[in-house]
Amino acid sequence: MGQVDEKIEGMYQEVLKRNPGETEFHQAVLEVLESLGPVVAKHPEFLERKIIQRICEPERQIIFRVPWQNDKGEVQINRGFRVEFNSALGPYKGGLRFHPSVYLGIIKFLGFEQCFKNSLTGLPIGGGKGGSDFDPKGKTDDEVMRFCQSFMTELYRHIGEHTDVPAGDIGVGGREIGYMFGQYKRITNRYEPGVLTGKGLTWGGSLVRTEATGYGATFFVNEMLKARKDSFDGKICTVSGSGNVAIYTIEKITQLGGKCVACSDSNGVIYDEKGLDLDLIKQLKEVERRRIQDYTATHKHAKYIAKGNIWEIPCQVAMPSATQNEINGKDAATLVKNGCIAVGEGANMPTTPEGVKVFLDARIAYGPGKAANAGGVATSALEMQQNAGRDSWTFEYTEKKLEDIMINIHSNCYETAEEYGAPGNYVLGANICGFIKIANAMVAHGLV
Ligand code: NDP
Ligand code: 2IT
Repeated sequence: MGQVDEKIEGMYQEVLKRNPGETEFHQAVLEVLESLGPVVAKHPEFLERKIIQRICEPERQIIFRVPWQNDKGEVQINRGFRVEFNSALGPYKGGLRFHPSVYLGIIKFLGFEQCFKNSLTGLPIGGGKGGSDFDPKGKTDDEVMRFCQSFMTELYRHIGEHTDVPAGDIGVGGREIGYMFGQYKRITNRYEPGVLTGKGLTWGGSLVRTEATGYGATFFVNEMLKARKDSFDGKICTVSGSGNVAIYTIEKITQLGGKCVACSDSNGVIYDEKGLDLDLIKQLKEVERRRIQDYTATHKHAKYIAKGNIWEIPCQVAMPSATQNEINGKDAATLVKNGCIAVGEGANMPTTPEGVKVFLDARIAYGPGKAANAGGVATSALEMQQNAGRDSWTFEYTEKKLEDIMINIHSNCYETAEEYGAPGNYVLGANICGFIKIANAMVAHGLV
């Protein structure tokens, strides 16, 4: 990766000083600021108006207590977050993450990335993120419901169709969105579908939202391959995770002629050289909420590697779809050495800075998360459009819109990288392209 321009370096030091201990946030900020030297050279007004300093400071940060009772009647206390990062382009928009590792630094890195990602979609959405250190693993349905109700009992006063529109992320899917929507409706006495996205299909949800992040990431990689006169046809692929993003990445890769041989969860890796059985994975993960290890009970030939490292399995296309910093410098070097030619990030910031450098130096097709996984939030914005119009679109129509959005994001990032003298560098392309649109809107809005 590059260096931070001397005009910007002080701003990064200020971010470190003002946000101590938030290492993931620092990492996300540094990656963007490293791309902005040539932008401020062309746009001195961004420096004068302190646009970068303002973008690095969330507009509003909400931290709240979430008390609830488990099935034994014991009182539990978690912490809830909503960081409303930037509303220059539209209402705050971004997911909620429920995972024990959640703290302010994680929510802020995700919220920061979300601003540029949402800008890249071309749709009218600002950036935000929220969540809790609640761990849904091993909890009963009733416990998850009571937690979601308590979480929404505070969150409801901060959100709204024109203010802030949460959705899912790790640990938050259709079930959790349902419980939160029910509680929002009860407290406010308003049936307001536009307040959350990722809803069920009978109560305001959009077709293709469930599939959108994985499908979109695969469309993005397909475009990167096309730009190199290549395709998914016959490619061996590995996809980390086995949650929402991983499942629909595997589905779309398979539809486009690729072969997925491995996926994972936080306990281990499944390797099936015959190609993953997606129906079984959906049954295990979406219906029965079991662990990926159970795959081998049905497919005896497949290998389960406890505590394994999926990036050691040779592949041509790798799609990290689990969590942040899951590919380090060594993993990236292993992937490249084993013949990997494309990486598409379904997850947010899954590659460490050392790993990113390896991919860029090797000049493989590397699609950073804020571009590659933007299909999820883009389809959330399509859900908002349908809600506003009291409409519902067909699967084919919505999927085509998603594909067009991903093609457009790809070409914008590709062309921006060329324009700024770094052909093929989608990191630079995505950061610059995402930033400029927000910065111009902020200049137009004056000092707010
Ligand atoms: P899910 O909760 O559906 O699945 C998460 C998967 O990642 C699980 O297999 C989980 O394994 C694994 N995982 C999570 N945390 C860790 C960890 N610390 N170490 C190892 N494995 C881990 O989440 P999603 O599929 O929705 O999200 C996956 C990634 O995609 C995240 O980075 C998210 O921010 C990003 N993303 C999601 C979007 C969406 O629309 N849902 C949109 C854009 C990006 P286990 O069950 O063992 O925890
Ligand atoms: O990281 C992301 O873009 C998401 N988790 C989806 C956000 C959304 O509002 O759909």
